Amino acid sequence: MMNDTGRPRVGVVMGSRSDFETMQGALEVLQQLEVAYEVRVLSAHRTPHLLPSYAARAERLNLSCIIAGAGGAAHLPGMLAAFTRVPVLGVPVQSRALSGQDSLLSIVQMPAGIPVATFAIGAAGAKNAALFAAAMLATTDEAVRDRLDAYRDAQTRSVLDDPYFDGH
Ligand code: RP5
Repeated sequence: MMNDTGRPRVGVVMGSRSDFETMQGALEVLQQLEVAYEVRVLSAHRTPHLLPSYAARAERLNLSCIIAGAGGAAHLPGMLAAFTRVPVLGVPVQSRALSGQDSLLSIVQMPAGIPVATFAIGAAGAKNAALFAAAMLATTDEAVRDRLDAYRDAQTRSVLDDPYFDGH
């Protein structure tokens, strides 16, 4: 999805096609907030040679951030962060063997010097990473700010309008 400049503002990458179902939550939020993005499958293990070129592309396009989802020994977010100063938002994908605890610890435990912002395991993390990306854009983009405010207002209303909400 592109904006009227024809350029993405956020990169969404994942370690495998099998991560797509999880990462789709991020894409849906970016679409809803009309934030232009691009999507790539890039693996720190299977296609390591593509990481520096994607990092260079992110800088060339002046992406505001890269949302990177990976599972298991989830090196993709940290490796990308090592190649670029573009902020990396890491999403731990729920793994089969360890339910994503492995992914979470692999992503969150970056040694000092190269940060990765780490989100919750699975679908919630993917969605929140996209909302966080929008919040960063909203600091300088009024249109994104208004759409993000509207998104949050609608969320609040959906709780208040719930017939089980007692008003306290
Ligand atoms: C990681 O290994 C991917 O991010 C994925 O979550 C996990 C399993 O990949 P597949 O074996 O399903 O391709 O690199």
